[in-house]
Amino acid sequence: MELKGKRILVVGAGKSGLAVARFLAGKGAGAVLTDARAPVYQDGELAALEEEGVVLALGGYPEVEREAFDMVVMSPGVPLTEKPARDARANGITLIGELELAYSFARAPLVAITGTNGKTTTTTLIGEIFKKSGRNTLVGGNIGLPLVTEVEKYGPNGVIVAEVSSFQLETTISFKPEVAVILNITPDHLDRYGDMAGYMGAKARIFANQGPGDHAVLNYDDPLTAGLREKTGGRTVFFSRRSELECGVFVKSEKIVTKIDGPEEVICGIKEIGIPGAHNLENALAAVAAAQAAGIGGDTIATVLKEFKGVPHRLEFVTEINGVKYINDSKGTNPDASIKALEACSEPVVLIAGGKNKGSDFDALAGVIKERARALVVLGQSAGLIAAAARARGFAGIQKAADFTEAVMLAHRIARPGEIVLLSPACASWDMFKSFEERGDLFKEIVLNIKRSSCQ
Ligand code: UMA
Repeated sequence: MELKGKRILVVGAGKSGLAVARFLAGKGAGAVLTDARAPVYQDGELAALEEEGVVLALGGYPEVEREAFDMVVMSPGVPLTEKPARDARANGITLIGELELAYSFARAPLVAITGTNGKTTTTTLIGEIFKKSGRNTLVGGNIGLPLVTEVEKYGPNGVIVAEVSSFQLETTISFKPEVAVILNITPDHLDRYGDMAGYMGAKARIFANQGPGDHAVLNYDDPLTAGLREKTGGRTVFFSRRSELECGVFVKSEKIVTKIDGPEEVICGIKEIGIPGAHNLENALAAVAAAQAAGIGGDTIATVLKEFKGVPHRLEFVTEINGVKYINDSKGTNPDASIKALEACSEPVVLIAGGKNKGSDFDALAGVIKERARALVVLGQSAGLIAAAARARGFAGIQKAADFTEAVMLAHRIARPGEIVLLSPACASWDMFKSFEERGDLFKEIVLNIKRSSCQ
């Protein structure tokens, strides 16, 4: 992709947009960075970009006309219904996102992972397996590191392991991973897509350009995901936690087994895996399938499965205070993720839930709350909806908090020795925080402060 001298509009001045603007300036393009708001938190970075020649157009979008721009690069969080995207399409101006831009400069083969839940854990795990095998490995994407920042540092002998979101996939054109993984698809982001068909359509774009030499790793146990098999031109490798497959990666006699082209191979026992819960077993199976598709040996895979202890903000153990365990699952940003978190807890739970409502239905979550939780503290924009769903299931122990600190303090007061305080909001953080990381970090800070003061 030739960028020198091109006039390019970058929409959204968050992590993705800033990285794209910097990349474009470095390539000699005439970049304009726009944002509906006037972001304040990255002042220093904006000033540095201006020095590199990026023009800032913040607090509203410029007109997108053919005479003004050759290309528009959208940030993933900006819906394609926003005016710059609509105008770009109407005026025949190339419209892409950061993922497509990064892909067009990639020289290393690509392993891409998507799914409603488990993306970050699986991406990190696959990244660790490649690193252990000695490959020069870039781990990035939706996980928090825009690929465009690092992509050019990795040559054909390296590998790029990318977490990709449905938002990022919406704006791909030629993006073609050698190995594409879809972990699961359950309702999420319905405020953006309107219905499941739209959401699944975006996810399936991960396969759009795959051909015979490529692999698609799919969850056999999840009918929506398994049904996408027909959308890939690559070879499908199924993984299953529940069924012994003719061909694929599965569990047999409490062991992870692969059977792809040759005889069965045992990777390791399921109890040896370092990350807890049934959902993490699925993530591990997917990682095994992806790593084997890329030619990595069973011994290397097994070593990493045993060593890997998970990622921050995902069922992250914070500390124990007076017999109560505190667990940070701030990355539980949809009901299904929080259901999995609740199911992974063997002790009674005081759950902190609520945040920005993404159009989710909380009924199934309420069913699991009734089974696993002793108390529920709700907060944020969707507090009322979650409380109503839990009440409808006959759950009574509900308290509403005015803010995040109050929610954690309430949970701390309610919890009894032998219980777990679990932050797993089932919602995005954006009504109160910049990101789920900020929310999880604040949780950990409050909890550690409680511990300090209870020790004095
Ligand atoms: N903005 C507009 N117009 C809009 C909406 C937003 O101008 O209509 C502006 C905002 O004012 C803000 C900027 O866009 O300044 C934010 O852009 P963004 O929402 O794309 O966020 P980034 O900071 O660029 O982070 C994005 C991903 N965010 C989203 O997809 C919402 C990050 O994924 C990703 O880590 C990062 O790029 C680097 O690739 C986060 C996420 O929540 C983790 N992803 C969702 C998920 O996992 O479910 C998809």
